[in-house]
Amino acid sequence: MSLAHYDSIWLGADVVTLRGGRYGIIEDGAVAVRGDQLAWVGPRSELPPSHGAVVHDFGGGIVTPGLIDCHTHLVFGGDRSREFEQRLNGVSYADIAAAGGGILSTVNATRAAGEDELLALAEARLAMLLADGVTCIEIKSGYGLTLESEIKMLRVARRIAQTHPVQVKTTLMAAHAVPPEYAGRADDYVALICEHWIPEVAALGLADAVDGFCEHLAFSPQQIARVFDAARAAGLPVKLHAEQLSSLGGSALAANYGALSADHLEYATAEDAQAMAQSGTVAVLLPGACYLLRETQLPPVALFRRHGVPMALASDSNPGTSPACSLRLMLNMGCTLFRLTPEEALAGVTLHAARALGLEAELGTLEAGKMADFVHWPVAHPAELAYWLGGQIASTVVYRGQRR
Ligand code: DI6
Ligand code: FE
Repeated sequence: MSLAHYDSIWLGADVVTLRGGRYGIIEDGAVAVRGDQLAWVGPRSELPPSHGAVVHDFGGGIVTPGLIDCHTHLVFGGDRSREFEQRLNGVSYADIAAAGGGILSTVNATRAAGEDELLALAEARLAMLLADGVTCIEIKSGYGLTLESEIKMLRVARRIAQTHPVQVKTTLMAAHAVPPEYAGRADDYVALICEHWIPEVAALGLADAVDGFCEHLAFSPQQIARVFDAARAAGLPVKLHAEQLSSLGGSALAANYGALSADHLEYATAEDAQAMAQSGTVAVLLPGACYLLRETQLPPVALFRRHGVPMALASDSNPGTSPACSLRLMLNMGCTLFRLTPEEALAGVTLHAARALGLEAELGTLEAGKMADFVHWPVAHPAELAYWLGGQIASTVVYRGQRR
């Protein structure tokens, strides 16, 4: 009888596979790893005989896929805690913006910071997300708004992947805001992004996707369409911040471009949901921003369910609207604020988050052939991951087959 060859076997826990977006619990399961991939997943009682594998017994608890934070603005200079305080002392957002605050203050601080400084700041924030079992993270540019500083942000994001046990997907988001140099000339700025920046960043291999902010205070659907055309010409997939503050049809536009995801979506309509379902565009829900802005319009979760739009959850970690440091807290907020079930929430940071990054063939579920990224949690049931309001659960993270 031939013996299977595995490098390691991890057992003694229930395996929450997330196959098909359901918990898919295998009681008393086992996970076998070869190289950096899962070679076998199933009930311990059916584990094929093998030789040479190092066996790890968790002695209880559950194993889930590594968590994926599919929407962050992790790299930025400065912080906006004093603005947060000013607002709570009655200073209006408009007054803060007029005094050079708001997103522009982050742009100034990010432009002024050196690459190493930005890296150190991002690493401190990354450490908090990693402690929550995150094994893959998306990071956007968009606080530089010059070619040089956008490239600087993306380089920092790439360096994080080289120096930390985490997979990083980078997104060029030059169309985040109109930079001060182009005030009143948004079309000229869009032309610059389309004709020069996207081709250049694509040629440098620094971006895995292109994103934009479709909103009255940012860019119109027409302007975003030009950005998407340029992304397409450069061979890059697209995503979009859409329907966050008003309904402009940005999510349907994104769907028409076959976008990986449309994100925020508080004001999305039935037409938007239908278009997204047709194109397989993931709805990325961001409860941290909703919470901080005290937004009362909630994303139409029931519509997404009805139309079969896959829903992901992410931190939107950014200094202005979601200074979030915990993806597990987002699970809780997704359930409490948006009425997702804990099962939907967990699928939203695994399978559907993988899909929002174009990584569903490699990540997001526990099954043979996918990357060996998984987390052991000393809890009895996966609902507990969404239950606690933050705090830490002493998890064990395995990244690419190695204990992290
Ligand atoms: N939507 C948001 O909520 C953030 N960006 C975006 O496109 C706000 C970013 C900031 O205020 O710094
Ligand atoms: Fe965002």
